[in-house]
Amino acid sequence: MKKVAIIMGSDSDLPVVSKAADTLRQFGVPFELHIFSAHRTPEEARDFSVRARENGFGCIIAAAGMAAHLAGAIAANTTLPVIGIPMKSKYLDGIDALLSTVQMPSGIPVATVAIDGAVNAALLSIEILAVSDDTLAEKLMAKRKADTKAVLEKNAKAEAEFNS
Ligand code: RP5
Repeated sequence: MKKVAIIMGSDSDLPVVSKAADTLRQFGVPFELHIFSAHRTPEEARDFSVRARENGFGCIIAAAGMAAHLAGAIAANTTLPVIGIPMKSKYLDGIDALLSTVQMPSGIPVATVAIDGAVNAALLSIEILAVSDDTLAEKLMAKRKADTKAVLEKNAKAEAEFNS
């Protein structure tokens, strides 16, 4: 199976981005996690991106906050699918990172998830790998069914409490 790369701009992103790692672990998807910054360590970010395909990756998740150029900078150096996570920060609540990540120029796509959307980033990366992996697709469907069951159980509890 191809690996997923989880790249983030700072260790301060880790408490949120580690949820992506947790999700990949739950699905048994191999991954690597690195702290590379488009601004502070641009050479490392570039080198990783240029070699990611030959190093066995199938998808890259890139999380960054503030003037968040990491996902775009990585996408500029690979044709692997790149998923951007805009990180919430203390001044502009992540709107800065959201706009920086999502507003890519035509030709260099970044699939941007919600602010701090680490779990969805991981799920989207798994869906990308599952295009050519039926076992992974079955695991995704099983999770959807389990999630649906959990919500219906909560609904039944709320209905019993408020509608009787
Ligand atoms: C971005 O700047 C990082 O991704 C992080 O979200 C933000 C702040 O980084 P620190 O100053 O906390 O290292 O590059």
